[in-house]
Amino acid sequence: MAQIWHVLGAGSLGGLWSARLFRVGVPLRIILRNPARLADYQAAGGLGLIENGQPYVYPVPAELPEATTLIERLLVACKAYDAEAAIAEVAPRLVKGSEILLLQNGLGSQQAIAARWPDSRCVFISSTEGAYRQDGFQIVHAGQGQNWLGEPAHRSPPSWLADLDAAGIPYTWTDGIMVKLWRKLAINCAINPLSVLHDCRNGDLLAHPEQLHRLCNELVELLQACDQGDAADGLEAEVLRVIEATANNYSSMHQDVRSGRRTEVSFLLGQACRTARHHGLQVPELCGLLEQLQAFLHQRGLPTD
Ligand code: NAD
Ligand code: KPL
Repeated sequence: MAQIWHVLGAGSLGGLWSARLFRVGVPLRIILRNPARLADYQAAGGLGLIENGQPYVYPVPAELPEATTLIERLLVACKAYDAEAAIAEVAPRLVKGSEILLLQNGLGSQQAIAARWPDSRCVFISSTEGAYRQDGFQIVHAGQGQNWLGEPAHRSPPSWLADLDAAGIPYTWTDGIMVKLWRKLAINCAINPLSVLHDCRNGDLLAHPEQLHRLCNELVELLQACDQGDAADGLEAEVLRVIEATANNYSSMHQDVRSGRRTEVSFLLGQACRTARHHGLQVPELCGLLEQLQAFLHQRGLPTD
């Protein structure tokens, strides 16, 4: 019998994955954090997905963390700062050898989770798909993208990738998942904090070429120091390309701040500065940017981690 997927964090990306898996008959259950949220979900009749302007509702079965069924495959789509605590709530249900798929941006949360649950096989995912929640359980599929999946220990591709094929979820299984995650982290570190501090769209950052240049130089040094030379190759040109390609957009961190939501700074720029310190590398531009960003978040009553 096909193994059941459990999805923890049925928000924007988790909801998008769940809806696409459910509608092709992949057995899955979403785990909602408390009875009030479960009641809201049941009242909504399921997960709403708006795709190419068309609304759909999928009655994906839902349960609470304390349900008693065992978990063999867990897709974790919470924010990086919630992921470890969310898994801890369902950890008694994980079977030995379970698979935990980690859909978090940035770095740090994945390593903490892999270290805490060594009996599980942790797959890291880097996603460039775009989704947001319109309200409650209604998700808008806003941008086409790619999902890179892999394990730092380079194991062979798992058989459940067939479920992603069936569901039309775009993916590439890669031996270089750490390169992908570091590269995205570096691009986010160059663009997102500046877009918050200058309160601007990504394209407006082209007015600050020297600051971008200094940040990219330090990010390249950092990537090289942690043996991620492939992620460092052509970084500045790629940052400029992303800025141009997303010129009219506000970065995800800008959107979080504007909406009064906690950011993932600790897993992006915070992680870059901690890693530099660990390698004894001086990165004054990155550390200065982190300090400015944290002061800015503090002033607005938002968490600085
Ligand atoms: P989201 O806030 O829309 O969804 C997270 C969900 O997790 C929420 O529904 C929240 O209620 C739930 N959650 C938190 N703690 C929980 C717990 N203990 N038990 C059960 N549920 C819990 O977040 P998102 O935008 O889907 O982002 C998830 C990750 O994917 C982030 O790291 C983000 O950076 C990354 N990402 C998102 C997008 C996107 O377009 N949304 C694109 C690329 C990467
Ligand atoms: O990923 C991004 C984000 O906004 O989080 C981009 C658009 C690449 C900017 O860093």
